[in-house]
Amino acid sequence: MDASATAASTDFDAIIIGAGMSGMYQLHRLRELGLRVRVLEAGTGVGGTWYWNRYPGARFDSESYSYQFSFSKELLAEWDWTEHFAPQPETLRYLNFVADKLDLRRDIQFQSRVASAHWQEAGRCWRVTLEDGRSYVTRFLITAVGPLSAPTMPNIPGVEDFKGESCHTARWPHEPVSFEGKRVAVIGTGATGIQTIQEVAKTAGSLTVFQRTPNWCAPLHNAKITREEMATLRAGYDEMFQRCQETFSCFLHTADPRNTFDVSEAERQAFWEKLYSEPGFGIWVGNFKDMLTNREANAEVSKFIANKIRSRVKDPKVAEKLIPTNHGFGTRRVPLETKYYEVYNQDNVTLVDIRETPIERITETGIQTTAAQYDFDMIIYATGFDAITGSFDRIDIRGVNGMALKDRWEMGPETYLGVLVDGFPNMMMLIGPHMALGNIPRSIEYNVDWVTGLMRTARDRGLTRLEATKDGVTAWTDHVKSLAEGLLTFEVDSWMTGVNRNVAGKQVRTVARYAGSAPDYRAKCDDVAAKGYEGLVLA
Ligand code: NA7
Repeated sequence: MDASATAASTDFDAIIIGAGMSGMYQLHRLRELGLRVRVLEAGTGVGGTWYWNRYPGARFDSESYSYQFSFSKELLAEWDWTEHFAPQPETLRYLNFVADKLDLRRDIQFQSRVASAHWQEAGRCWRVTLEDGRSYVTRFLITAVGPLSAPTMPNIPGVEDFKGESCHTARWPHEPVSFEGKRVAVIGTGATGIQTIQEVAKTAGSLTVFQRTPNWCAPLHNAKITREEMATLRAGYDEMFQRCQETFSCFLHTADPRNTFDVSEAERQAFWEKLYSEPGFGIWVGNFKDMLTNREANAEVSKFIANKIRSRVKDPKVAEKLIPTNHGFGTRRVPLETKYYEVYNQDNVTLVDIRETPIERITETGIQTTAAQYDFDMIIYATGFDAITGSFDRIDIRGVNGMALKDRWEMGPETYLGVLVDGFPNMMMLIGPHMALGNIPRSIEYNVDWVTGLMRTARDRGLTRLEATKDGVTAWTDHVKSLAEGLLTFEVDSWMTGVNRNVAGKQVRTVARYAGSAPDYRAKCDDVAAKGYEGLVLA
């Protein structure tokens, strides 16, 4: 252990890993405290998720204005959104605008991927080392690494053999990519695959979609925002953000207070028709309140959506392949779509159900299934992420006595408030495991403000070490697990339950996500802070 790293010799008071939305906002807040802060970012620009995910068709499924930062009146006054659900380039422009306005870049070091972070007990600090060998010492370490930022390629043999163009959606090139006249394959039909497929189908010579598990999708109903509309929206920002603070998962939508069978069949159908015709996540998070707890209720709404799919896809056999059979509506993240199902009515689009004819291997020229060899010019991997803990696992994080965080979390993540872990002093996580993952920027702002409060306390009291207690971590982890009980969502494999069949050790469901309400989460964290950071040992 490096005993030379004393208080006086730290390079920084805080290092933040990641310059996405949480890292950017945390930097701003810590600078206000007068701390010496450095953000280490692997990419060449700010934006995190919105920097990396440049794939065709990438856009918000949350209303643009509800997703932006709310903390600065100036930012809110100066930025106009052009679409209710902004495309990725607009969101990235927005985040660059924020970085400019707050002059963030002078404290962000780009092209700096963190390889390891090791706790140094003697100096009460972290030594953070980049992949290129540069290394820094910091009193506090704040991870802003994102819950969906460790992309995973499929564990299909031969991925390296393909001679044509190929790319994971989260590593999409910065230059424009043309599909004109090309034979394109997409593997994966999650929220990303669905956005990609809709877009690629417009110009590709042929598009072949390899689907393992169909997902329940619902219409996005995006629209442009006129100048007049923008003015009206802006006039209502205070009220809108207030509403986001009050809803279960910080969206504009929140569950209907009725249970599914409280109303007549006709009323139910009318309600679902209305939700299906409205923009955004209403049909998912604004549905009857028992949709994700009552099996019969969930089966009813699933039937409604299945019939919608049947009505939109001309070939009944294809329609049936697109209807999920192993999980109910809303139990996985609902991808929002714009004419996704109609894509399968196009002559240039083919759906391959790889449960029927599994992929055997990727070849030099394309994809070999048990039924056929398909040749392609391009393969797009929309195969998702090692979610929530994956971005932590990719950094060698070692706490007290060299304990690896990966080992500490071998049986699933354990945290205090989703922010701290015992044995990992002075490390705080933003949007880490056990956080509410609804409208993420709303959670980010709360999370950052809470960490900032803790950092202010540390500064004011001259604290050099803070650590969650084992008891605090156990109690919080048990609480988070108990919140998952009875939820149909936790009976299904998905990134939300920590399952990724492409990653060793991620085959078993874990409770990696806080499933309670955001107001409850905030109340608990506020209470901890009010009690002088109960559950933490401050030194
Ligand atoms: P998801 O939702 O995890 O989807 C990944 C997709 O890739 C899904 O359809 C997977 O099928 C498929 N997949 C993964 N590995 C393979 C292999 N080996 N063979 C075939 N198909 C495979 O990731 P997204 O990027 O779409 O979305 C992640 C979140 O980002 C999203 O929810 C938004 O919140 C933003 P499977 O379902 O595992 O059978």
